[in-house]
Amino acid sequence: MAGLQSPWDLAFAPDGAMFFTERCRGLSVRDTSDTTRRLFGTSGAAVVASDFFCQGQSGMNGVAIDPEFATNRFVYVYMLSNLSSPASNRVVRLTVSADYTTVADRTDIVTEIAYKNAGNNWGGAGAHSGGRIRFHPTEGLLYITTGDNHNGPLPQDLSRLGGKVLRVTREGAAAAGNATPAGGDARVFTFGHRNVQGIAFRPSTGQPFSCEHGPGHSDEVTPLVAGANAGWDPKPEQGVSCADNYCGYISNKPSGAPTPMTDLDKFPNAMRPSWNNDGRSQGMGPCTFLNGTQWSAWDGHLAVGIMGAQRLDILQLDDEGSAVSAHTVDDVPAVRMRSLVQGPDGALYVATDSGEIWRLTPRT
Ligand SMILES: [Ca+2]
Repeated sequence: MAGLQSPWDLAFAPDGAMFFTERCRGLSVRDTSDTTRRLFGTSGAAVVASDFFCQGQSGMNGVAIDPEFATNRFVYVYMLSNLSSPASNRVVRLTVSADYTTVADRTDIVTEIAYKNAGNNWGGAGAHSGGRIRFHPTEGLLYITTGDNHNGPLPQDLSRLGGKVLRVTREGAAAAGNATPAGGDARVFTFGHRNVQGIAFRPSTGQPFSCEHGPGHSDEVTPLVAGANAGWDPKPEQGVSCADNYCGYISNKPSGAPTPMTDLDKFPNAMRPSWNNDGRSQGMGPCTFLNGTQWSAWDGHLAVGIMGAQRLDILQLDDEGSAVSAHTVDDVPAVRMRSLVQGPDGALYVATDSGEIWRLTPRT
């Protein structure tokens, strides 16, 4: 497909119908007869969401299909809403009609995900909202990635939902087993994140891996463990001052060393990244595992979109989840890849910032 307006994410129904979001328009679907309809969002959609708006990186972001979609017809979106004041990101569940023409029964299952309401020294409103949502392939639980909003204390603040990976039921309740540290919001699965825009589940183990871009250094792929800290803490340490109380792009330390993506001095038990893009930050965005023998030597490898560098990397992981090799796919055009999803046909679908959705198949 082409001519889309900032497509952000994709999800496939079991019959092959493809849902996609456009950041400032909303949710659409292309059904199995290749008819495309706008379902939910701004004027012109089957259901207009008057509270929905877009600002900066925020708007209609992630989309996910319920594992039992064939019977419950549930689809979920991560969207910016002014129903609350100040505005917030929320995860909204919709029921799709059998003929894919409309949606009904809107239920907002998580409503208070932090949103950057105003610009500051470090960037405009709407920055660092996270926004990917994915169901685990066997748990039946929904993972939600959020961002730090250029807010120093937020990632390590366990009472708020920004700078986290959340894990909830289809009703939005905290998942059993989240192991959130005492006093924290029980929906928090992992914390201390910067702005996670990729999450994927390793086919062989089911372990979640986050993919997040770094602040001028160190994009990180991280195998996630319930209740653990990812080690990002952009608030100033004692004796340090940073504009707007955010040291994400400079140093939070008296030593002047750059604020680390994983601060092992401060958090010795933080989750170690399995790959850090050779210490560079080039805008790591979406990721997904390639799954199936059609991928030959890449079966089970992690595909990662590097937006700033406009490339697709394939990571081979060892049993512990550490990257042992990284290979750049050399025969796809250079473009900012916003979403990577393997379709029910086994192909890799890519949503690009240039307004297209591609279908990539293994070279034969
Ligand atoms: Ca980290």
